[in-house]
Amino acid sequence: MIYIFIALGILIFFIFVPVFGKKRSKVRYTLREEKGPYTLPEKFMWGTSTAAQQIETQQKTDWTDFENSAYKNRRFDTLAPGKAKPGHIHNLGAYSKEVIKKKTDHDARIEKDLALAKKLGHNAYRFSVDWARLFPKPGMSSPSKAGIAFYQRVLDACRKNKLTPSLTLFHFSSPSWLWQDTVKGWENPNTIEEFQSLTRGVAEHFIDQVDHWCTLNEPMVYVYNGYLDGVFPPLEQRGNPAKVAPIISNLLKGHAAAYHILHDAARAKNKEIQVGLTQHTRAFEPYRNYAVLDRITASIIEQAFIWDMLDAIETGHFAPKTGGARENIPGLAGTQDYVGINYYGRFYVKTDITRPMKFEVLMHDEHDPGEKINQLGWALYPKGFYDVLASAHAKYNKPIYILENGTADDQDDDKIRQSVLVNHLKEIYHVIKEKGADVRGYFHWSLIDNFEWAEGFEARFGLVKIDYAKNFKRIPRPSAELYREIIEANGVTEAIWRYYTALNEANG
Ligand code: IFM
Repeated sequence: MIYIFIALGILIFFIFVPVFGKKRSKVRYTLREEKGPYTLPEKFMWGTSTAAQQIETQQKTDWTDFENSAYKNRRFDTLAPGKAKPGHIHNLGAYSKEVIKKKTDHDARIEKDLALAKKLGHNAYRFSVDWARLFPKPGMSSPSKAGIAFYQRVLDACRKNKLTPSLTLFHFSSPSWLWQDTVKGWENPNTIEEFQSLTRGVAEHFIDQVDHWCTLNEPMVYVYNGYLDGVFPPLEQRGNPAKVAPIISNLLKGHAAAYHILHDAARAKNKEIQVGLTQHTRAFEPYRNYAVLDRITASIIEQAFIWDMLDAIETGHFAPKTGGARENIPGLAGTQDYVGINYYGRFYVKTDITRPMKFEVLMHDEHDPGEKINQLGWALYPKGFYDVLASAHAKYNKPIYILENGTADDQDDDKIRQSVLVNHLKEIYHVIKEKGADVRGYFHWSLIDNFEWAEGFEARFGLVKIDYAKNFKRIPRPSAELYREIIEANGVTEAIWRYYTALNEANG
C-alpha cells in the first residue's frame, strides 16, 4: 500500500508541481546557418494589410463610439506596454481630435498610398470595408452609394498600381446600430443576417473585381478581447470561456453564409474566387518547460484560440475546447478555400497549482533580459511561425496565405521590423521546402502606421511611418526598402542575409 502512495505522490509531484525545468524562453531559436537564397514560389503574392477602422475616417461604429467616449472621459491609461487597460485607449489624449477622426487621412490619400505601395514593389493589397460606411442605418436594402464609390476608389487604385486586391468583410468594427440591443455585436443572432446583407451588397458591386476574399479577420481576438478581457467593445469580462461559445458559433454561421453568397455571385459571373477567414496565431508555449500543467493548459489554449474554428469549418461540427454546447452548423463544412494565418510571436502560459483554472498568458518572460521583444513587449519567435504553418498544412492541406505578419517598432531605423521580415520570410521558405506547405502569399502588417485599437496610436506597425504632427506625412522606414528588395528577388537572397547579419551584429 505504501508503495502505491509513494508512486501516486511522485506522479502528482511531476504532474502538478512546476519547479523543475528551464523557462521556455530559454529555449531559443537558433538561426539556421545557411546564407540562402531563400526563394519563394513563382507568382507569390507580396503585399501589405490594412483595416478600415484603423486608417479611415471614423464612421458610426462601436469602435468610434468607444474612441470618442474614451477621449471625452480621458480614459487613456495602460497597464503595461502592450497590456491595455479595460475601457481605456492608451495615450489617446496626446493626439488631436483631427487625428482621432481621420486616423491616417487615408480617405484623402487612397491614390497616393497605393501608388506608394507600388513604388515599394508590392503586387497585392489587403484592405477591409467599413460596414458602417456601407450600411450607415439599419434596414437598408442596398449599400450606400457613397460607400460603394469610396471602395471603388480603392479598387481603381489597386488596378492602376497592379496590386491584386484581397477584400476583408469584417475586421473588428461594426455599425453602432448593431450595438443598441442588450445583446450586442456578434452575440446577437440578427448580426448573422445583417452580415449577409453586407456580403450581398459588396458582392453585387465588387465580385467582378476581387478574386481573393476574407470573411472574418481574427474572430477569436474579437471574442477574447471584447467579451473576456474587456479591452474591445463591448468591454465585458466574463469569467467563464464557455460563455463565449455562442458568439463563436454566430461568427461561424456568418462566415458560412458569406462563403456561399460570394461563391454564388462568382458562379453567376463564371469566375473563380478564393474565400476564407484569417486567424490570429501565436506560439502558445508553457512558461516552465517541464511544468506539466503549463504544458497541458498551453495546448488547450492553442486549440481553442487557433484551431477550434478552423476544425469546425473543415467538419461542420463546432466542439469548443473550453466548454459550451457542441453543435453541427449546417452549410459550414468545407467553407474555406485557403487557410488564412496572421502570426505575431510567442505567448507563455503560466499556471498556478493552487488555482489551476486561473492561468496567466504572458507576452514575454520578464525574468529573461536576453529575450527579443517588440515595442509592445511581445516576444519575437520566428520558429513558432514555422510550427503554425506546418500544423495548418498538416491539418487542412489547403493553400495558405499569410494575411498578416509584422511587429510594433516605433524607431526610425526599425531594426526590429527588419529582423522580423527576414526571419519570418525564411521560415516560410523552410516550411515549404521541408513540409511541402502550399504558402501562396505574404501580406505584411502594415503598409502605414495606424490606430492600434486599445493601444491607440503609440504602437507603430507601418513599413511607412506617419508623422501625425506634420499633417500625416508619410515617411518610408528602412524596412520598406528591405521589403522592396526581398520582393524584387522573390525571397531572401544571400546579399540580403549578409546585410541583415551585419545589421544585427552592429546592434549587439
Ligand atoms: O492591428 C492589428 C490588426 O487589426 C489585427 N491583427 C493584429 C494587428 C496588430 O496587433
